[in-house]
Amino acid sequence: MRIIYKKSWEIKENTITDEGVYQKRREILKTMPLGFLSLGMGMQGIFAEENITELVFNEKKYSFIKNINYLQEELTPFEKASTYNNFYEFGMQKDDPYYRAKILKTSPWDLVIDGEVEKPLKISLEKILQSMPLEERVYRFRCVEAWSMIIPWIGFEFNKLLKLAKPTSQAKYVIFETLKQDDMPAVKNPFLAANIPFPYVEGLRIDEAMHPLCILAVGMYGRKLPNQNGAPLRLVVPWKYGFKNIKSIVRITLSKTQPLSTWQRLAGDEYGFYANVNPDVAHPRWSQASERFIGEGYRPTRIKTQIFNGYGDEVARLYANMDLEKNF
Ligand SMILES: Nc1nc2c(c(=O)[nH]1)N[C@H]1C(S)=C(S)[C@@H](COP(=O)(O)O)O[C@H]1N2
Ligand SMILES: [Mo]
Repeated sequence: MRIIYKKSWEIKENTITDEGVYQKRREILKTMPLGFLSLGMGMQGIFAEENITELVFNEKKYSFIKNINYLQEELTPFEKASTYNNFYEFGMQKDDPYYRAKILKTSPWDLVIDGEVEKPLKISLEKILQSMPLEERVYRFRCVEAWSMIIPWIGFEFNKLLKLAKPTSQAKYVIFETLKQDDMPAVKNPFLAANIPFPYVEGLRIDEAMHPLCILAVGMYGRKLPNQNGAPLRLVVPWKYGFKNIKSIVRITLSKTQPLSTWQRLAGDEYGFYANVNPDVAHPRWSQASERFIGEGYRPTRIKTQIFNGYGDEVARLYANMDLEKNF
């Protein structure tokens, strides 16, 4: 992947005045491996003023950098990405989450990491926001229903958080679990969402989870995540179908064995564990060769689906000796 750093002499130090940004820089500098500095690029490059901006959570500000290595031509408008959603805890219609997810209680928020780890953790969202290096990345997003979007997420590489818990050598899979709140419409009335068993559960192989493209998002479009998009913390695995991107995560468990994810449990012949975007492997009821891109226009544009959603150069090696038809 192309990495662009501004030369240190292109940065005017005195243009960076904000205290929070300054603190964050110092924190990151402290954790930088020495080798990085010896590349001669200097840290300043990443922190060009125009690339730093802030996310506001409970009246506190957290700075993030815009990672320009993931620029894409056309973004899906925020108005579409935040009103056309799948979040079945709130119902099956695309606008149910927008209207109903207001009741989601996102503060205080704790995340538990347990199972096959040396250091089980319970960490608050606030602590996560303070300690993880936040950045904006623009990713393609492809739902198994054959619609797609391009979304600027704000988040951090999941591997950075997972390392804090020190997975043991026995940890082969990562299991994620969504908050289950008694007053969620489809928890109260299972009929609303076809008797889907909640909490919603997803899983990844540990090498997939550790891949640098796999992020936990806390924001999108420069602001914190709207509830309907999985506030306050959701998974984004851009080379997989949308249903792997589990929302509102409260628990992460490392496991020796492969878990059964929610959609596998409901219809294992239609939704597999891997769920890698693949134009050549059709869903039993529809083709995956193309998708409806939801962009600016009134109507979605029909575009060709790309293998691994266009991230093949980065992730194909994870599946080198696998039959993608069998492991769909
Ligand atoms: N907890 C939970 N997470 C979930 C879902 C859900 O119903 N519940 N739906 C999934 C599906 S099918 C998709 S396509 C994406 C949609 O994310 P978005 O609404 O932010 O576009 O969330 C995924 N994560
Ligand atoms: Mo989806």
